[in-house]
Amino acid sequence: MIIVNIAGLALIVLIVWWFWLYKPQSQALDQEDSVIVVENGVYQPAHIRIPPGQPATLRFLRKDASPCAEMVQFPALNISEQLPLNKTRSVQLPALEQGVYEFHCQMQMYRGQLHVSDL
Ligand SMILES: [Cu+2]
Repeated sequence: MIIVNIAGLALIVLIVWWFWLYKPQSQALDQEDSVIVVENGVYQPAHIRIPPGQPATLRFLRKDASPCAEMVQFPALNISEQLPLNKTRSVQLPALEQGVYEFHCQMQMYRGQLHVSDL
């Protein structure tokens, strides 16, 4: 009974941490060889910054075998890419105006933001 309670408590702590406390790291994508790792429920880095007005390439490396992680979608850009497991997949982005563009997996458990602004 006590073990069940501890497990339940741990689950609650995990859920609180996941939805309210966790803040993804932000990173400017200034190097051509930067890779966004898809693992453990987060994109790493989850906040990408690229300059406006020029096409860009994002590289994703999916390490999470669960089906949840297999797609990355940029709804505002109509981009949807399937990510192979343990292989780097490049996603081409057109030249974009300044703004913030969300990207996520199909179920929106993985979430990231593309910040298009001058560095
Ligand atoms: Cu998902």
